[in-house]
Amino acid sequence: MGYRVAVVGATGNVGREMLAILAEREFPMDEVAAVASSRSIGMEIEIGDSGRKVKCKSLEHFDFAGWDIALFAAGSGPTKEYAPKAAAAGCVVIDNSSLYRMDPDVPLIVPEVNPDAIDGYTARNIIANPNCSTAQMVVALKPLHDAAGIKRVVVSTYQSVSGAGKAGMDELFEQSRAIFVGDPVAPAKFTKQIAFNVIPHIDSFLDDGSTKEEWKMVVETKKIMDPKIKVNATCVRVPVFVGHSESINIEFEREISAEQAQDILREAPGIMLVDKREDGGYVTPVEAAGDGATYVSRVREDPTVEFGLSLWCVSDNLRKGAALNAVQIAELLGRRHLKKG
Ligand code: 11C
Repeated sequence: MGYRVAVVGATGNVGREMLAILAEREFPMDEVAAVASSRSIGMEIEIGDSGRKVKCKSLEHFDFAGWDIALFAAGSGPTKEYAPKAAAAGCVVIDNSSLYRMDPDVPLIVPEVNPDAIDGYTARNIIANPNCSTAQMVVALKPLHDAAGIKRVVVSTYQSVSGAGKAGMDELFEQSRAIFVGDPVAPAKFTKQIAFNVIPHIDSFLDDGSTKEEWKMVVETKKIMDPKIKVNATCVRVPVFVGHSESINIEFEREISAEQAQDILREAPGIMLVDKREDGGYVTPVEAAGDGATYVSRVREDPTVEFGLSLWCVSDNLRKGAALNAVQIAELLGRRHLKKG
């Protein structure tokens, strides 16, 4: 016997990946529903490359009673209205939006990092999925924190346009093409030209001069890993379609060499260490796209502090950063709480 799973926001970048990953990982399902806004009713969505298609149902009229799990990738507006209804109907919501992440009654889960925190889901019947840039970073940081205690992290991100949805991907494509044919188009989704450029601005500005994306990396890391860890983030949009990269500098409580860190990361769950210290001996987003791993490269000691390391971290933001992490949460929920069969 399997689960009845609804994917809400099934027509978006993340929703489509959720359907694909449920099929790839053979998540035990008796039934899957693709749920979206009423504009998409009847639209056929292919489940990954499986050849199987499902017809979209309207979120407005969807009855969550009798469904075990709803994976929400619908953005904060629809989530605010429908996630509490789904949860009240007895369906466990795994939400990819930022709406509930900092709610003390909602666990914020990265299964490789803080699986035990999932037990708190019964308070609201909702589990939150972190921001993509946080998810890959904490996968890389957790084993190092366990080994040597992280005091402070300084991270700069290189985030792909798919983090801004299909409109972001379309804008990079159209702008690049338009520049090549000598007929540039004005920015619409992004605040400045994204083709052949980088933009040090993701999400809205806060009073202290940081952005909400940067704030999320600070507070989500504390909630998932350890409130004592200090994080300073600069988040930058780059002209890459899929895959977020991060340059991470870490200051530790205790001594840890680059070699020890490499040995630890090689064995750590969810991580692929690719660190050859030679031309091309590192991973770039083009290679990480379509994959579930968090890749770590360029591990080296930082001699400017007593115990410090720098590293490079790359992952597919639509997969580990969103859809894969959500499906891993569903698997964890199944193993620990919603046993079937
Ligand atoms: C981006 N990280 O790359 C964002 C997208 O809070 O889930 C995901 C925003 C979020 O633009």
